[in-house]
Amino acid sequence: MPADKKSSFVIVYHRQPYEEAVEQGRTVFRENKSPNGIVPALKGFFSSATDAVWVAWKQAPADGKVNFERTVRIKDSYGEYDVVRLPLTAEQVKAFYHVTSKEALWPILHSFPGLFNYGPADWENFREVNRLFAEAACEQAADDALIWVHDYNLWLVPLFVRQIKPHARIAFFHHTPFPAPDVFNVLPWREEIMQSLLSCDVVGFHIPRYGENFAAVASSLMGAERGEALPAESPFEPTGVALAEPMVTTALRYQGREVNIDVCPIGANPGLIDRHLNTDKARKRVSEIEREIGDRRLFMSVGRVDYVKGTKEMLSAFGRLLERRPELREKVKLFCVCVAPAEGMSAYRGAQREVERLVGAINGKYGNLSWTPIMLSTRGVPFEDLVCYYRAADICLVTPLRDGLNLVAKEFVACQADDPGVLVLSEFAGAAVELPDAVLVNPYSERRLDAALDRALDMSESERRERASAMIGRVRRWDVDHWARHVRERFEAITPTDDTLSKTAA
Ligand code: GDG
Repeated sequence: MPADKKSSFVIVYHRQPYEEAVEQGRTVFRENKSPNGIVPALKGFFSSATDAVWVAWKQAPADGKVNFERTVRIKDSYGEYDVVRLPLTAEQVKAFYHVTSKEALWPILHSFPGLFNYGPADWENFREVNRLFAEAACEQAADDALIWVHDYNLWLVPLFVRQIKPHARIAFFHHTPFPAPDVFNVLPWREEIMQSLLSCDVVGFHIPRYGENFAAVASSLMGAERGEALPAESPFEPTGVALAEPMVTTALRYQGREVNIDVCPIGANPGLIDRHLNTDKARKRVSEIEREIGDRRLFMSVGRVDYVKGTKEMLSAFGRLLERRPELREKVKLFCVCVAPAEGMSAYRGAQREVERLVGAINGKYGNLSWTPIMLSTRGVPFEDLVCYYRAADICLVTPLRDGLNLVAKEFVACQADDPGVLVLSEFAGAAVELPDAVLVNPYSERRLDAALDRALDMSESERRERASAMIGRVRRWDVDHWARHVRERFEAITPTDDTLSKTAA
């Protein structure tokens, strides 16, 4: 895009939408290999926007930003777009992302107040990095542009944007849960965060419960007035599951402005999965995996190393299964893909050590020369290969203690065909309120986890097919394209904002 032309659509997400590598002295941009469901979902928006810009951070070279290319033009399977990289020093990244975001905000978002680590949090730096993001976005944006900010580590961006560009349309999407007021209020910066979120035109969440938690904080802490509440509609289960919520507040009124609350979960990309699976290469790979597994039952578990993902609890349940049902020894195998985080994330170091320790202990206790109960991969598996494992697997264990949504659950479902596998899904993953036909489980209870594993293993073929067919229908209907259409409609409905708030904020 010419440097003097401003964009009508700016996505602000802290990560760049590709991986940068140097090959034979040349910088090349490759599609992301590391696990992340957000980047591909957002890149989908570039296929229809001609002047879209993505703002992310990139570590500035220690030599004072020499040769730092701030804007790069990307041409990939999603379209053509500019990526503006905000140069941050290694210290800024560590303090903003690894410490304040992951040690202070992450445990609160996921309702683990006991792990909230206030000491090392550096709020000044967090605020400063957010301000830099807002400035970078505003430099690119036309005055009435739509600026779409993603995730909690950019919580303070909306208010800075509103101050610089009062007529911009500002939307925010939370990929994580939004906790109940009594947990959110642990954050000492709660008013500042809410003041920023309440300067948006639309604040988005995956499921009604998170939207209601946000509305409850906005009204109880900030005195925002709640607008109309409507019954939660499909695809959501309104009652009966841990994260169910029968009503959805549609808007809030705060300091003379209207803030819309939007609830719509990201979907998987079944079209892409079909394209991967409907190739000879994939069919061969699935047969190969099935041959390797033989007459054993294959369990799968896929995710990042993170205590919220409940990997430790899931592994212990698998260990108990081998203890409780000795007849299953040598008859089951668990492929656990648990991808290690970026270096320097001390918040996750303990979780990774614990996963490695448990796998070693279980394999040591039950395995033998010809059978290893658990195959652990701390490296990512290429997506084309992962879908083949999903297709071949008998049971997929998605048992986080807390998770905004969980795309792995939906991707597993989208991979199922003639002889479908069983999905065991935590009630504390947002996806559970969309997939009532999974074997839902409370991962905080060992007994419930044990029962869920037994239920999945012993399920009749007809029940397995029935449940899978209901889930496949939902995952295909509420896919990533549905999410994109929904979000676009919401954006189009935003009416130009008045500048009341910018006056109050100034
Ligand atoms: C956040 C929220 C919310 C995983 N391992 C590999 C791999 N993956 C891919 C999966 C999936 C994505 O990464 C993970 O998405 P999740 O949704 O499970 O989890 P988070 O990364 O925690 O994402 C979450 C999400 O945002 C979207 O809003 O659902 O709750 O925490 O797409 O397939 N991909 C490859 N190799 C792997 O080993 N290629």
